[in-house]
Amino acid sequence: MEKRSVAVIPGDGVGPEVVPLALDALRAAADIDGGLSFEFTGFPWSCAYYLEHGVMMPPTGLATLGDFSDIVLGAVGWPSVPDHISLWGLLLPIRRGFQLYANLRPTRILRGAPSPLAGKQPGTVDFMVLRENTEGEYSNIGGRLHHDLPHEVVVQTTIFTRVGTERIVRYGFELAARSRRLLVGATKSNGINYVMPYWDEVFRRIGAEYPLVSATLMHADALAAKLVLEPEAFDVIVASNLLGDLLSEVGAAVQGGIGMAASANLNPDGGVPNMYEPVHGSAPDIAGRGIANPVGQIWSVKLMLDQLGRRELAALLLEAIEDVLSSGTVTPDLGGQATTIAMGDAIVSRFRALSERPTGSALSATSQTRG
Ligand code: GGG
Repeated sequence: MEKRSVAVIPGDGVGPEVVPLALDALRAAADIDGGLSFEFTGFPWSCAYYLEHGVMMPPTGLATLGDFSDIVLGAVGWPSVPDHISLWGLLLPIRRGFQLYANLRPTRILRGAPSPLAGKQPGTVDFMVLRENTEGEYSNIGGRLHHDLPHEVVVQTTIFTRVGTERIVRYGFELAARSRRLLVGATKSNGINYVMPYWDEVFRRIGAEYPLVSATLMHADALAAKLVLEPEAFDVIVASNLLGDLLSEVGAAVQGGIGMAASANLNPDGGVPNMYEPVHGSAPDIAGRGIANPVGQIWSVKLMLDQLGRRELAALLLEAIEDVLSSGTVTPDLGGQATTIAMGDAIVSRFRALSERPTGSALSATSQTRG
């Protein structure tokens, strides 16, 4: 029996509404698998915790999380706490503390969730944005001088280390080599004239080791436009921290909504817990109404099943998501009237039902996806 101890941080806003459905999906996965078990331990770290304790998580938080095998996180942020405080107090220290440098953000047009792009059918768009997750534009190096005076100065430095750049680019080539062998490196080396030419140099150097991967560098502005105009052209996109964040949200829009976007934060070297979270934040505008789309959170634990080597099970969960999307039991962001719980329960029930199909037919055409 493979036992996984999972730290659960529901966080803020819609996080606590969607996380329980993802845990239900994992419980169902364990039942179906028969050789896998999950033990969940919840942590209340959030903006509410900050308002009570003055910190987003205790100083021992990372050490505590380090004892778990995986982390499921909901959403971080609330209007009563500045976003940079909440993000730098919880989410970013986890990503950096455990060097979860590879942030996988799959984009697919799912069956039953029409893309806002005319004529784009399910199955035609399927790409992975691989976002660097520990440095780059998100390096907290800088400062503010002459507060509130006319000559006030604010500086923030972007850091690209050799290790950080090489490992994410290499991971991008590895992903592409196992996929359709098409890799695009997002750059902006025309305007950002030190770090981005360095990124390009590393991309070309490492690319020479992967002659079977067709690799191209593309300026991020043109790339963003092409993601809308011709999203089916992409397989794997590797990008710096900020560019990866932006491009993956274009992907979320292409697939029909930010509520369905999933992510995995991975340290491919192992030895630390990986973290699974939806791309969306706490969505204060709909929080508390029970109408948040649970797909991003459930798809994120599908990525966990992939990482645990349960790829067929993971594919079955994605198939269940698509079946429920097609059934119309969907939340208002997708034009339906279902609650978060109704949609999440429907996905978990369908997941269990699919697993009971006669042997040999349990896997459909969506099986063995890499996202
Ligand atoms: N699902 C986690 C969450 O709340 N993300 C919102 C967010 O603002 N993330 C910042 C980032 O990923 O850069």
